[in-house]
Amino acid sequence: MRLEHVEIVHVAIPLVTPFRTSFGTMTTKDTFLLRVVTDTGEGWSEFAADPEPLYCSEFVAGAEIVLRDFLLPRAAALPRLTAARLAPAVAGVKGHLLAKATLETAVLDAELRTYGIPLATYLGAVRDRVPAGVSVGIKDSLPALLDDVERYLAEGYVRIKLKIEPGWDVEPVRAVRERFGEALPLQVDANTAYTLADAEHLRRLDDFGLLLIEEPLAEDNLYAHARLQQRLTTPVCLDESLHDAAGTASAIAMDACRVVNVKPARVGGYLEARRVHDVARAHGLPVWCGGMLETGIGRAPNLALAALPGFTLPGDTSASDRYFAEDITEPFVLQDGHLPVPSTPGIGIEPLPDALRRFTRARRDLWR
Ligand code: OSB
Ligand code: MG
Repeated sequence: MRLEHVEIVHVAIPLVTPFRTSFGTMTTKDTFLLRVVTDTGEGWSEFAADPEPLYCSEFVAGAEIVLRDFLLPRAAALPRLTAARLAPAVAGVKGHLLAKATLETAVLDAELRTYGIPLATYLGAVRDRVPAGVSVGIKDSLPALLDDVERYLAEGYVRIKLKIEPGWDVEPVRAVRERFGEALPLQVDANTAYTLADAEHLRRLDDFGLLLIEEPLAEDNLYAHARLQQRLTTPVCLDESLHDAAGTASAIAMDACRVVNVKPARVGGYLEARRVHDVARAHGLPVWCGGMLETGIGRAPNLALAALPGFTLPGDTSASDRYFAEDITEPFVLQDGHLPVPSTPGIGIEPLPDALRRFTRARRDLWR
């Protein structure tokens, strides 16, 4: 393929309910879509991060510059563009994995559409539908939390994840366990809010039979996570700390995690995400697919990935209506606690023109 035109479409879609984590509160999904036109067809993708660098160092305005000035010139210089040739072509640009993932995914969508192959087939999916968990934000009170969890369970979600931070950890977990019982698959996510000095406190979570505790400590400290794991029976799961398959292998070797959260954007795209899955699976670690409150454009390829054999735990891939009253694609609807894996070529979805127009804040050409 050859790159002909790349367009950025900034969108802002209100969330049905504010989403609070240890790093901030989101009320709107505010990001951009990338539309890549090649000589054989077009492809779409979604930038996974936010306008502010609070979850990770990347952010919307910065990613646009990185794409325009550093990634697209390298992609356009490739005599034969394929998704697999992109990562080596942009390897000299340090970091910016979420920006790189956006470009790779749009190119992969165009490429797979050209050959008529669904992303799930290309990645090696073994399921047509995947079980859906839901990530529940920090609330102002325990009753408000229990109401939310009750509603999600009534809708059919098969696993609950509670966002935690110092001051909102043992009590919400205890309340959910007391109300919904021992059998509920339950896990927590701290988004780096603790330090090793909190190990004794976090040990209190061991009483509640959690599936895992996600990213309790600083992103750049695998050693501290390994030290913490020695003191917990609850499996440590890494999210922010994992950026590629090699780093995942190191984290597993030092017992810094016993479960792996794969977010394709965080590791530079779906090709590396599959390799992260392969490494974790080879070591016998459970893998699950994380989320970034994506629109349908980001959700569809995540569902394809989550259909791989190593994804043995339900992911944060929830139904569209958990996030948005109206999405920019056909919505993903929960059925019997599962979401369908897209089965048409490429990522298997595209924006609905009318919805896209209404949620668009700006469109700019990044390459022509
Ligand atoms: O840490 O997994 C996370 C949302 C935004 C940024 C980081 C995270 C999350 C979630 C929600 O937990 C996942 C989702 O429902 O998309
Ligand atoms: Mg997380």
